[in-house]
Amino acid sequence: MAKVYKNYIDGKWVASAGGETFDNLNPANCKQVLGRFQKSSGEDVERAVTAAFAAQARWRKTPAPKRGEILYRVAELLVKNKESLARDMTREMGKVLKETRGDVQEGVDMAYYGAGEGRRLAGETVPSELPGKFCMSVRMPVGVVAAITPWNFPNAIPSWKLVPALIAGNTAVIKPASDTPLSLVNIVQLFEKAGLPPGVLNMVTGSGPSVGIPLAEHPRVNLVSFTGSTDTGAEISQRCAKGMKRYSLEMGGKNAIIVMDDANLDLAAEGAIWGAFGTTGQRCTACSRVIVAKKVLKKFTDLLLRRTQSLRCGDGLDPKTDVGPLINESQRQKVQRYCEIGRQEGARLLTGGAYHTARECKDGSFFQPTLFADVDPRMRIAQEEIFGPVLSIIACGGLEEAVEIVNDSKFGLSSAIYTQDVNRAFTAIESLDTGITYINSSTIGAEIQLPFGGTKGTGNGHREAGAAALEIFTEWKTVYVDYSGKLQKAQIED
Ligand code: UN1
Repeated sequence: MAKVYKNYIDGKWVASAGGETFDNLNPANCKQVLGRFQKSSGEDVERAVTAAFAAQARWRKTPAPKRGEILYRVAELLVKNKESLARDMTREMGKVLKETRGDVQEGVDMAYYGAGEGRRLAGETVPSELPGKFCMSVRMPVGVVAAITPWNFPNAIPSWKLVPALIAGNTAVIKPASDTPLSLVNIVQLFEKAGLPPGVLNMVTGSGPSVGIPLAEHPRVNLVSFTGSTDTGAEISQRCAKGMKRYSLEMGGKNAIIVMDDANLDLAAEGAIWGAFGTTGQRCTACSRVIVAKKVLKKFTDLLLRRTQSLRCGDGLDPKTDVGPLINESQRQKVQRYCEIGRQEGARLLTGGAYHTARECKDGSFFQPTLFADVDPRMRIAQEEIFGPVLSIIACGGLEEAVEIVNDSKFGLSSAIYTQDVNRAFTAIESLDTGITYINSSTIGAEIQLPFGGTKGTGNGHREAGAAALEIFTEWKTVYVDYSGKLQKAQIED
């Protein structure tokens, strides 16, 4: 009998009001049930938000360095439990152990960074136009934060949201993706162990319509921080706009690597393979287009093909595995549909394009790493986010054309260029319309001390991680202290 996991509300592990549960399956072996989780509803959301709201009064007055000490302990606990957290994550999410360790490490980095932020949370002091007057701005909490997180980074992405939210004095309710609730339960347990007071962090599991939407709409939620699909993001933005709330959305990508004719081709091929097939292509930063100078197209395509065909698919717990399964059957069907579309559009399938049915892959949602050549930049496979192990090769005449192709996208998250020419590198930095640009490195691998996010349809203008995250998680309070002892009027001449 699979273990039953509960919601975490007001410092207690509690069953959902309706008492129903859903199964969490291992995508590498769909017969394996990893646990039963609460199928929650609006009633559970109500309880969680009420607890978060009540906890606000004390938490916002707890000195930020003290809040930081708790986050520091969370970081230490994450380090201590890294291996078991990574193993659970591989079981429920599918990506290989090396990557789930990296995912936990991203949470560790974020927690240490956020703990330090408790002694900064810097505002401004600037001179006043009047004598005997002092001006400053300080960061205040926003209130109750709702975090809605995806399944592809079950530790890193919750940490991007919870750490800045809590260090700034907000309280939070988090809803994890239904494919990866176990990783979040594991993290919440560590927050509890680290001494976080009851109500400051609450977790409610369940579906988007029955938990995510009531959470986003709840009048006592002041800010919604969402990472996930563009469709859900659009839905959330409408609900938030109606309630006049703050919201930050981090959604899709159609990230590209440009390979110039002067590039180190081996390095570029390695970067493209890592970017396209790492996490089985299920990163918003994944590389799904590689734009290659015609002069090196043939050579580079051969390199990619050889490397793609040598990738081993299988259970992410097996150290020999390079590529794990897709998260679930419906994602696998979606990837399959896109491969059909690619064929119909006239792209040339070089390898893959089908389910992986080898013995070690027969019980999971495995898909073969796929390469398409002769891809036109306007084809759907070059425009739409597939979120799977599918890489499109597009030819280009030179840098200018390559930049045009990269920018001809409704998304703008990450981009990369491989070149030895510093002029080309800086031209690319200036011209690529994406939130992140890598030089001689893949499109993935952002570090937490810098802003993360994208332009255009990738988001709504906010950034996560780094000091930039505080812009959404805090409210500015501007303070004027007049110690002149008389009424002084700004802007008014006597
Ligand atoms: C995501 O794909 O949603 O930059 C996040 C990276 C990781 C985070 C990816 N550090 O690829």
